[in-house]
Amino acid sequence: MAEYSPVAYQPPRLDQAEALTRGRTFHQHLATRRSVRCFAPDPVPRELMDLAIRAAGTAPSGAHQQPWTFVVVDDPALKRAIRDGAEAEEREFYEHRAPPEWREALAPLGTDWHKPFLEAAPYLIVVFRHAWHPGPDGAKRKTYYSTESVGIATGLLIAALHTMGLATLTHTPSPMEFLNRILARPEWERPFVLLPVGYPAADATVPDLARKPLEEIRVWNRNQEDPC
Ligand code: IYR
Repeated sequence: MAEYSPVAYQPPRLDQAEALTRGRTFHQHLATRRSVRCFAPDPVPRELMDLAIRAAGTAPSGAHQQPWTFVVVDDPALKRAIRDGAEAEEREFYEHRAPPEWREALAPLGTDWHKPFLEAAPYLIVVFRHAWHPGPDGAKRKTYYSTESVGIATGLLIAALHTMGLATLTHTPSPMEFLNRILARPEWERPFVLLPVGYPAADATVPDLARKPLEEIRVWNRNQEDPC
């Protein structure tokens, strides 16, 4: 068993003004992010993908197991295969599987089963979650809170890509097992999300959506005794 071995951690304290400035700037920057479904063909340096994945890899994870693999795809034949696999699932979803309530929720997004962005975007990053992992003896070892961990890592990945001026879409064709076959990932890795990455096309549009205001998403100290 690995032993606990603490090391010092003393990051510099920010003064309040600096903290406020940084917090405001960070929020203002994130507030400009939109999910994009229409990408420009312009190339993007591979190094930017590595930087974003490094940032994602800083996420906290259950028992520090880092239960993630980020597969970056820029091979046109692989992108084509992924588009074919996703569109087959999506077509089934939109034409048969989606219950009316779900269809209604998606109407304002203007989506359908066609997924040209899976070929148009210069990169697809497929995030895999390790549902378990083989130990040194080959036996199955549990992972802890892998879904939460990979969700957090994906959030950091999206923020890092946005910081570098790149657009993404959190795409989850369902079911996604076809990605294991196409990308030759082992059985303990489960597709979590697929992110096309690139610059928005010159004529890209996004749905006219608003984010909930702070007052709707933040609650201070509301306890059982509060009247309303
Ligand atoms: N996976 C489908 C449907 C879809 C589902 C949700 I929830 C969305 O927020 C958007 C789309 C698709 O990608 O079209």
